[in-house]
Amino acid sequence: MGGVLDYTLAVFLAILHASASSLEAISRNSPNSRLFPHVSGHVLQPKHTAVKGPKATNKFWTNWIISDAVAGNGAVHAIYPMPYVLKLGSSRELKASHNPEPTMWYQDGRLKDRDGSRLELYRTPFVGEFALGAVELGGQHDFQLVSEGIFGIHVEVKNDQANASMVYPIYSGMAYVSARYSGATPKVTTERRSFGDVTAFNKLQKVKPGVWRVSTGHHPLSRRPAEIRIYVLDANLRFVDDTFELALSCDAYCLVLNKPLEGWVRAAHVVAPEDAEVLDAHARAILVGWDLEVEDGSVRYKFQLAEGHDVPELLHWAYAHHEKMLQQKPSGQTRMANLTASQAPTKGTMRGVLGNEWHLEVPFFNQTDALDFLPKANLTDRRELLAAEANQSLQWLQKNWRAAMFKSDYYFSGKGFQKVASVCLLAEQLLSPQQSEACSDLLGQAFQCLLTREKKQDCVGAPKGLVYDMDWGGLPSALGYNAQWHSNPVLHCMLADFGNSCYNDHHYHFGYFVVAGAILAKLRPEWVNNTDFVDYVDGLVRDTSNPSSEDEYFPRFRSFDWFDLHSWSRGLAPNPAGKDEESISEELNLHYGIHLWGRQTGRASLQKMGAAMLALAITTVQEFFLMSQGNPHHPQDYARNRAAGLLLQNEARYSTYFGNRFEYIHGIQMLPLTPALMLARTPEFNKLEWSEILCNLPLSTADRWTSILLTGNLAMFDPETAFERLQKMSPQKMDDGLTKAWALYWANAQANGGKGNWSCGKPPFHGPRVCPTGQYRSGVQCVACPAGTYNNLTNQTSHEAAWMP
Ligand SMILES: *[C@@H]1O[C@H](CO)[C@@H](O)[C@H](O)[C@H]1NC(C)=O
Ligand SMILES: *[C@@H]1O[C@H](CO)[C@@H](O)[C@H](O)[C@H]1NC(C)=O
Ligand SMILES: *[C@@H]1O[C@H](CO)[C@@H](O)[C@H](O)[C@H]1NC(C)=O
Ligand SMILES: *[C@@H]1O[C@H](CO)[C@@H](O)[C@H](O)[C@H]1NC(C)=O
Ligand SMILES: *[C@@H]1O[C@H](CO)[C@@H](O)[C@H](O)[C@H]1NC(C)=O
Ligand SMILES: *[C@@H]1O[C@H](CO)[C@@H](O)[C@H](O)[C@H]1NC(C)=O
Ligand SMILES: *[C@@H]1O[C@H](CO)[C@@H](O)[C@H](O)[C@H]1NC(C)=O
Ligand SMILES: *[C@@H]1O[C@H](CO)[C@@H](O)[C@H](O)[C@H]1NC(C)=O
Ligand SMILES: CC(=O)N[C@H]1CO[C@H](CO)[C@@H](O)[C@@H]1O
Repeated sequence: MGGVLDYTLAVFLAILHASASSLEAISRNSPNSRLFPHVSGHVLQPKHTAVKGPKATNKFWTNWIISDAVAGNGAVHAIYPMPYVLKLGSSRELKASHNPEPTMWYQDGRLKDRDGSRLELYRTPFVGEFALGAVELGGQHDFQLVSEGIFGIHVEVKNDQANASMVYPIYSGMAYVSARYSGATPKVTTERRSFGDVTAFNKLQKVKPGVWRVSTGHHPLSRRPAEIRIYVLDANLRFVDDTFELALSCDAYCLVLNKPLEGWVRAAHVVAPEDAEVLDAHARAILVGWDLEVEDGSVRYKFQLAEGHDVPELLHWAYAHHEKMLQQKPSGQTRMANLTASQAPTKGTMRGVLGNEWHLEVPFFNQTDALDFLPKANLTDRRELLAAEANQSLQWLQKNWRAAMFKSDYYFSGKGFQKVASVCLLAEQLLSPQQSEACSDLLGQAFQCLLTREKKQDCVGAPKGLVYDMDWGGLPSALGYNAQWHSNPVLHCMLADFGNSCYNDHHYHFGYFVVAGAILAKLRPEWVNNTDFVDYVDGLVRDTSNPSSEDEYFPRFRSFDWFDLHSWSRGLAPNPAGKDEESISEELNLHYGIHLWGRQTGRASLQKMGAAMLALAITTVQEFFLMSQGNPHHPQDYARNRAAGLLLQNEARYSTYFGNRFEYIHGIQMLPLTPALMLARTPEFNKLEWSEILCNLPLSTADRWTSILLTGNLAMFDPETAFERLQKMSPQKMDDGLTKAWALYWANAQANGGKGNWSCGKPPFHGPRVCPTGQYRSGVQCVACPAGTYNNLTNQTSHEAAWMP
């Protein structure tokens, strides 16, 4: 009886739980094969993974599961759980770098004639302080991912003959680098070198049973030696007893335990001596799993710890935005650890947090959850003018709708779909019901071309189509999926349609179609009864943002990183600097689209999930990507660029993949124009970016990028001036994702009516571009290299002269 009651209660609780969560499966059905033919044979096959079913493609570890003659062997590259950076050594040992000193390049390299006092790029060299390996495991033993989640992986290396193995649990923000040993003898190595009296490992000292400290020696890329804490635990997570000894070996290049271990070795970089106490106290709490819950505007991280005797609370690193969102109630589940902040290669310093569950309260959720299709606008004086513009755009589209929407690839076609959909919103608001219907007819016809793979004459130029890829579990473009006709199919996959077939940029591309689909569903509700249409748009959402493991056809959250709280663009192509994001505004567009699509299809959980991701991404964008005065998370000379440009995990580059004009770098963070963008880009930020950088550009009415900068920046703090300037532009010179009608409606809808109060700053000045041999660049100046260092690379302006070996 009790059992039945318990069971009933459990079901009841499960239902309660499910109804509150924003992470319900969008569908559990196999992707509609009329829309997405099921195929296998992706040109880049998953390597080094035992994970069954769909596999993540855009997470921080992807480098390690790609190995290909053309794409390269990703396993030689680092991965970036942050603040630690990890590599696999030649014996598959786990190498860790935590180097606080980035190398910086000022703007005299490829960006000619620019303000030489601003940084163009910074990245941090890998300095292998320590590596966890084993005597019994060598280069012939391969590694593989034995599990993956949305926050991390478990990697296994084993030697079956010796019955010895190691498993590395690797998670974003982890505070220790860990390995679970089974029958293997721990061997800790370093990339540091011996020089003079100072050996590679030195000052080894046993602090107490199971706890050692050691210092590291020289490294050509680092000035400071590091202090490392090493912990050895038994399988029950107790520090091992005195029968275990760690001793220097291999000419002080390694530390070897005196016998095989059934248990754990963990190591941490001790940034300041007083941190050892906290590190020691929490060394027995080991993160091995991590659940996510999202309910309305709150996010919970539920950490799973390895089981053992009397395990303390988890110590874990938080970025600045986490710290702000962590609820600091007295009864709260977390508190800040008394630990020195830790420098990550990008996104600034991280701080230690104690607690087995984090509860993040999302600041913008109330606003994102209330977002509508059109920005609110006062049309009193301009209704006629805007109606005439909308009419003109519509007239033009009636002749040119195919050219506007069918551009063969997903990116530019997507921009066209959302452009047309925006005009339809204006037509609904400003024109006659007949005109509105005429507009949504065009949009409907265009969607029909996506749903019908047998292309009719009417559909010439529509994107080639998506396939359901059974190898990775996703919807890549068929264009470069396995194009054996191409002279280099792998290169084709990585480049065609911005790499869509290799899982690049799906969140940018598909966001446009999701927003356009939601608009069609609003204007013509009968489309929601069209199963193919719903399957199509749902497919795009499932591909990029599947929230549930109950949907077995897609990895969970391909693009959105629930730790960093924004998306990564890079798919399968390996990159030594890790994952990247170029256009934050196009990412926001997808989340906004999911919110609208969930609403129009009556799915509250989907709507709230989109709103939560949008709110989180906006928070992240304002913290790290749009750099206001005094932004503390980048070097100050980089923050003055205002737009982060290409932000990779280990590289910030003031540029774009398609060129480095200022118009591109800044403009790509401004499109498309939606109410979501208005939450992310504040008038204060726009004014700063405009008066420091953009106002000095030519802003010719013949340049399409001018339409982007006038709408996505100037209009947002000085709408009157922007409106006047946009009126002078020809509709043919708008960006290909923008109509003049939408641009003017947008400018009119900005809250800060009236003339803005701003003046244009100094034009960018040019610093000296070359420093002579023996000097290096520091800001605009050439200074002598410190004694014992040199710089003989002509035009090389790293802030630190190279160290002479
Ligand atoms: C291999 O090691 C495991 C645990 O370390 C042990 O349980 C098992 O008995 C060993 N097998 C052999 C064949 O030695
Ligand atoms: C933090 O650590 C420092 C140095 O060990 C110590 O002086 C201080 O009292 C600690 N603060 C707290 C709140 O524990
Ligand atoms: C968000 O809305 C809820 C419900 O209306 C309210 O209780 C909460 O205080 C709001 N939060 C913020 C930050 O405005
Ligand atoms: C709308 O604009 C008109 C003219 O600019 C102004 O008089 C009116 O107060 C505005 N209405 C609102 C609700 O802002
Ligand atoms: C729209 O434009 C067409 C062609 O320029 C014109 O004939 C028609 O009267 C306009 N309709 C409206 C409602 O402005
Ligand atoms: C959708 O189909 C249902 C059932 O056929 C029908 O009752 C409903 O009116 C349709 N909705 C729309 C918006 O056409
Ligand atoms: C314009 O801004 C400047 C500096 O921000 C300020 O000193 C001045 O008072 C402002 N003028 C007006 C009219 O608001
Ligand atoms: C810099 O100097 C070193 C040592 O003299 C030399 O080996 C190296 O080739 C030089 N590099 C360049 C780019 O001149
Ligand atoms: C090696 C190299 O790139 N040298 C260039 C350094 O910059 C000067 C001035 O722009 C050029 O003249 C050199 O060719």
